[in-house]
Amino acid sequence: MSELLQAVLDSEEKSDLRSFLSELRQQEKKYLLRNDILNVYSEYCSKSQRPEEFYTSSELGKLIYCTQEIIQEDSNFCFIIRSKIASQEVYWLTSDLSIEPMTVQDLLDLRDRLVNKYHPNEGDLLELDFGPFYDYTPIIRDPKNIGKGVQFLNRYLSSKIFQDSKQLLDSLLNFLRLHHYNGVQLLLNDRIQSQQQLSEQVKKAISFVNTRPEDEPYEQFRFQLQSMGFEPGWGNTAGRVRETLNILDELIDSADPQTLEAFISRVPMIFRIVLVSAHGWFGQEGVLGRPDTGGQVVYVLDQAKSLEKQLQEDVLLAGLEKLNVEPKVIILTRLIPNSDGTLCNQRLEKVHGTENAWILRVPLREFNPNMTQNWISRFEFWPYLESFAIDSERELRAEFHGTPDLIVGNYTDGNLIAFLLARRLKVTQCNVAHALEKSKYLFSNLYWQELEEKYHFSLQFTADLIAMNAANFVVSSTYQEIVGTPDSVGQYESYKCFTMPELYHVTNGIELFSPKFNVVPPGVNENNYFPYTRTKDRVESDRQRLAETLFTLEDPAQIFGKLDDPNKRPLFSMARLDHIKNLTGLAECYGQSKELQEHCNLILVAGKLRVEESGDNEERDEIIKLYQIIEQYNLHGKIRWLGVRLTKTDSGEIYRVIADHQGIFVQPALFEAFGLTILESMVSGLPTFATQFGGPLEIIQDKVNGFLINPTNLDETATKIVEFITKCEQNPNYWNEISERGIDRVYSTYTWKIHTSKLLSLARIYGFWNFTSKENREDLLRYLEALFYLIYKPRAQQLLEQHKHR
Ligand code: UDP
Ligand code: LCN
Repeated sequence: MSELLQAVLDSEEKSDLRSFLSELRQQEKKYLLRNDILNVYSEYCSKSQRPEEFYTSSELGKLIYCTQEIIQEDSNFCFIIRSKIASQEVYWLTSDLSIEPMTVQDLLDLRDRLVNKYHPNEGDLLELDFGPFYDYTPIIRDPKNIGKGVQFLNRYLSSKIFQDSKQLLDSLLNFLRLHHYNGVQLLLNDRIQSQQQLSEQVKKAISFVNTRPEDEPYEQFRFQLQSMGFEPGWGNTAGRVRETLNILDELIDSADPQTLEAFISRVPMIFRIVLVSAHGWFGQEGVLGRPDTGGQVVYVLDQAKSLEKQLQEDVLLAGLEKLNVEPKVIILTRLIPNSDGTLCNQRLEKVHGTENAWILRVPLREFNPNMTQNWISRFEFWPYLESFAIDSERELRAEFHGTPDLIVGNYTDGNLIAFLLARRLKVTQCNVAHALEKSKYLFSNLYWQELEEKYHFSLQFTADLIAMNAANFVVSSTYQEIVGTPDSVGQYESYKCFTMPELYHVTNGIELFSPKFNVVPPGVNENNYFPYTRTKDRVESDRQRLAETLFTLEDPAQIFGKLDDPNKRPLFSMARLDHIKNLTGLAECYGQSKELQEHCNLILVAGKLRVEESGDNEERDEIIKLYQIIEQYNLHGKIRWLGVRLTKTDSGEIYRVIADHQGIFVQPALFEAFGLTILESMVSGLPTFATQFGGPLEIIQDKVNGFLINPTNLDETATKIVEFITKCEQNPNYWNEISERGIDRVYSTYTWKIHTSKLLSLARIYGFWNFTSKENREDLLRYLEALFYLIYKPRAQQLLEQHKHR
């Protein structure tokens, strides 16, 4: 029995619970989410004239705080209680306050009944349960350690080496023998055949390198090492080789997690990486701000650059330079023949500023050229993934003259392709979600049938389940992306248990305590985005041109609005014009606050200015809404709306120009998975106000290096900004303080250097883990394949039939 429920029943508040339930019965909604529950409770408290402490400190208050959902059926209720992160309990409360625990199956049946999709006479629905596949893997216990998978795995593996050294060291020996580059054997040769020999030879080699000068190049003693059983890859100098051998020696002798990580991180096993970002417009110019093309493209491009650099450094340190080892990174995306002035119709494009990082674009097969020649919304992309993966495999093999060492998927489509490719190529698979749509759209699973025509969630959620379970490891940008916060469910957590009425029930969709989850936040491109105070790196003519564009230029084709007083403090935002980004909410907040209007102009860089120029439903709706708000609150003279597509350099300079004017950046999204614009604005030195829903909650420390806002509470948001401005007017240094702390926050925590060294270290450790436990995964992968062929593929085929007639 839930302790929280029991505490209410054991207290004098039992009658309050009864009255609260009766209040719930009056509600029109039968399915209440946390916000609704809090509203009903707050109404109940004020109606029954309870003292203020009752609201939070009573037993009932504590129960309500942890209740995520309440579902009413007849006059009874189901309470879903989440008293701890990543775990939920479900209870059935009858009107006479008897309480029964409910099983997950009961809960899913109840949800189906609620939408009239429960058919007990037709037999059971398919039930997906991934739980048994995780039984053999080590599991994290404490929820606060979720997302620190690799630390956990290192501890686990090193304790296994310690307890059962024979088996794991045998695996390690076999693992070290695996590696080669273009046919050249690395690390160990046939002279070392057993664990015993490895241990002896390592000691011998250490004594040998001890006699050499620290910085003697590896090439000069290569053959002596070879005769002892060691091939290239241990280091570029005697000093480095000694260090690596010493770490291995220590590992064999007394394994501990740090030594294991230090050693595996040095194993030269990753030279070729594929980053899959399949949908949308993937390019280096002229693609941002379009529907479906935002942060993911920025993330993948910057990651590719940084990975290449890190791989080059690793190759150098490992002493592989003379072997002509050339690390290569390929971004795999779709080729779009009608490319609207972008380079998305070009098969191969070099990533700017790199030696060997490329965008490889593979065309979709021509099922219907009306579709496949053009951009296809991410919600419609599903039928093309399998054939795209098959065609891409061929192209990748040709480009790499072999196979890659790591495949990283991005977003649902890229992750499914990564699964298909990794399976065929037998390579480590990593997933990056960017945004899981399931938690973005309320009730998206319960009402999937109604939403199917527009969103095809049945395909998307099935693909998510397959890819996230198949991945060797998952990189998330924040902790809450995995398991949320004490009062909100995480994005991955939302896949734990849900119903897709009449399609399937998911009773255990993902193991949140699995060490596969790792929080590795992205960075920001430091060449484009840097503090406004670094004047020597800024181009004066760009600054002037962009200041004119932002505040005064008259160009109705691209800019809406003329400012009465361009010198007022700019309140700035930049985002794609989709519903969740909520730029219209910011405009409304500004429209409702006379004080904000007095102090600031509102400047938005957002998508397009005209409905007829957009091919996306949500974008069109938002354009119409923004014009309505401008009229409704008569914002003429106070607002500028730039429908421009900025180059990368301009998008960096634009934040700095706003900072020159002591402006503010606001990110008002209803939900933001991570939010790269927040890093960009902070590193530019702009005091940043960002949504408290999602990733920004972890980026910004409220009132220390930025501010968190609740974008659904317009009044509160406006007050928070006005308070800041007033404080700046009283103390002109306040703006600088917040600005500097924002800059420090990014440099200390969100750089691509930190990201990629961690990512590569993960890839190596999970590669090793995969090698030692490979046979255990095959059953899971077979189950996932069955889901792919039996559920995903037929549905994708149906959608393809529809596409053929468009
Ligand atoms: N961006 C841009 N022009 C626009 C809108 C966005 O250059 O008109 C860039 C912005 O600078 C950022 C990215 O697109 O680098 C958006 O990433 P974010 O993570 O904030 O949101 P997403 O669009 O991925 O949801
Ligand atoms: C997608 C989003 O919606 C953003 O929140 C992220 O910052 C972006 O991808 C990069 O991961």
